[in-house]
Amino acid sequence: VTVTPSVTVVAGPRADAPALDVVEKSLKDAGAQRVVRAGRAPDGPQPDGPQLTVYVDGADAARALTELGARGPGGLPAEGYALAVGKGRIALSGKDANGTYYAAQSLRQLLPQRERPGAQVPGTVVRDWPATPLRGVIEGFYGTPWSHRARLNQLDFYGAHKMNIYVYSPKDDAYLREKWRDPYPAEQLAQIKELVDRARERHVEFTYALSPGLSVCYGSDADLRALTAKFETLWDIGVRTFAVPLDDISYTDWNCAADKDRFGTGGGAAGAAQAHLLNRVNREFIAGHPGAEPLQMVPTEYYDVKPSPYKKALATQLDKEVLVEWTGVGVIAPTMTVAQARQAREVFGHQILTWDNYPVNDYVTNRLLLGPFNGREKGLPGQLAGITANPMIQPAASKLALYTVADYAWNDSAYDARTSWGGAIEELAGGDARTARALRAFADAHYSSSLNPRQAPELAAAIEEFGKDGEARRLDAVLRNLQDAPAVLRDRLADRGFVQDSEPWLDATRAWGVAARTALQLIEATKAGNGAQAWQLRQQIPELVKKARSFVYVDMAGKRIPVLVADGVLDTFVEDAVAAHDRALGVTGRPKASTDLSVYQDNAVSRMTDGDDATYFWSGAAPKAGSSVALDLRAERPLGTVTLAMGKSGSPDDYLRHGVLEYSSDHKTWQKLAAFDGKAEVRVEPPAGARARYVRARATQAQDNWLVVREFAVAGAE
Ligand code: LTM
Repeated sequence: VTVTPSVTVVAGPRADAPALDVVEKSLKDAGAQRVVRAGRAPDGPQPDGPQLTVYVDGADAARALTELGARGPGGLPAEGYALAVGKGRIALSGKDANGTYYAAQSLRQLLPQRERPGAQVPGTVVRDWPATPLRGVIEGFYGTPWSHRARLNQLDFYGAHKMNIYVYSPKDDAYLREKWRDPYPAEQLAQIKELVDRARERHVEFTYALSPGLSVCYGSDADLRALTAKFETLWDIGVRTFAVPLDDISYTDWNCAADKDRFGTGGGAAGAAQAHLLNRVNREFIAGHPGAEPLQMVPTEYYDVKPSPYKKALATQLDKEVLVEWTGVGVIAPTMTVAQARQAREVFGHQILTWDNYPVNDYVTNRLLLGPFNGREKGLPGQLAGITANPMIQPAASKLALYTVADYAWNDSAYDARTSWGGAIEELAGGDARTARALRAFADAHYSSSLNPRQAPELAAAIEEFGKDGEARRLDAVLRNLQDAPAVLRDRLADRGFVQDSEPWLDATRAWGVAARTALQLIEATKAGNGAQAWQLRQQIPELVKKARSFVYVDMAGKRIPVLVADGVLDTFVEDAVAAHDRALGVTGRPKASTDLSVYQDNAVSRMTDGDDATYFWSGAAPKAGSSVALDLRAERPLGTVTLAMGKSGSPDDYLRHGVLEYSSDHKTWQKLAAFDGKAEVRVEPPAGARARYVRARATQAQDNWLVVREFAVAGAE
């Protein structure tokens, strides 16, 4: 059908008003100059010639659907809809108001989104419905809560992507946790009301989550009154869905003497106490407020399916209609299966709503997580009451992943993570090919997470290909696109929030692009035997890498956190290029660091040889006798001064309490250089004539503290 200059929208008597607004705006965006709303179809020929008529709900829409060969939404699950386009008309009808709204959103996607007079819409029949009842986002992370503006913008985004729930639960909003009993200042309540209103217009259920667990007495009447009084203020501004998250509290900190007397101590007692409070909220607040949705809760044991006294108490004592949130097996679950969801329902004895910790980055604040929702088995949504995704501290940058969450939650059986990711990029780029190319390169360089273990898959593939065919021009084009991506995004990306969110990562991406291209030139110069040019490039690289590592994200406590870009791909490429050059010149490369200790978070062992005192290797466990950190100098050579800088501000005691420095030429026979005890800074002059390829610091006793090594160096081998 053609979008004619004048369009009539025939609305059924109960047609959803926000849906009609979406229809009207979409038609205008596509080029219609006049959109007239009518109660019934126009009679006879129109003065301006044939015109498009759009039927929304009601008997006219039902008739038009039939004429277009489509079945109505009658047999569909809640929120389903039918939409048909053809013969000079468009008809859409929802199973309910949400369904009509989603039909309108699908129509918006079918219509050209930029004004194009006389635009054509292809003939279409759609019958569509969601795979799970609740689909959305839980703002549940630690760190700077989203701004009011960002939240409004997110609600628009959720509506457009058929997500129907937003849970308001930022960990660092004091009125939700530390000050949970305190009423809101009027200004803050007014802002929440604005969110509630916007959510309603977008068919999103604003869910208010209050977390009293840090200080509550579960059996106390006064605390119950404080909790329900706070809920009441939220009810009064239009909230209809409530949650009580009890995650990230411990039974050992449960400091209420009256509770101890009444429920006892330990997991089973905590479960019984929580069930007691929640049942009272459920019976005395939710049940007494007609129109309230089922209460939601987050259990203290939210991260597994192992039977326990705590879970048993919830399963047997908590009112059945309460929804229980669960993060999967693991706090950040790399995968989630149908079988696990069934086990969760079994062990918690309640309907399960997932609190899916993706793309949340509060535990890796040096990263943006821009890859797709992945590792969730098909069929999972059908086992659940719904899916809520915990996003990044950066709201706009979260949209890439959230787009894919929305896709999966709506239609998991057709979901393909890479395809959905591509769709997210196209949408955010607003149809601009240059922006899309830049955004894809940037998102690829920030792809990895527990759900997407491979970092920068497209860039890594280009580097691998170069390793095979040596086509430097092709790889340079890829690296150049990455280097230029930040400027393109800053110039052209319509979502300014995305740019703002990504600032340090944009800067670092450009700098890594420059470093990697220089490394590529170094490889080419080395290959061509152009020693002078190669040496000059080689000299530039340490500074370029230092610059690339210099960009920081500043968290809400003012901590400066160096950001990562395509880590393990770009840094390795540059290091390998330098090492290959150094080998070709017979110069030993930078020492290679290793350890037999586990690594805490991102504090990789390579950080103790990066020349940067602010970064460090941090073990993920306390050293035992014999644990070590080691350097491979890549060839036997005269041994210079050995320095070992351990501990760091904030963890000054994380150093080897009793250790020995040793050196070796074959990694088998080791010679003692010096023993050290009770000091974090060690500096040793080797005996004259000492030669070695390997140097290590070995614990001679087990200890309780973990190990931080800021720098481990041998003079002359950097
Ligand atoms: O996941 C839950 C239920 N609670 C917290 C979240 O608040 C936090 O954002 C994530 C990720 O760090 N981990 C949690 O345990």
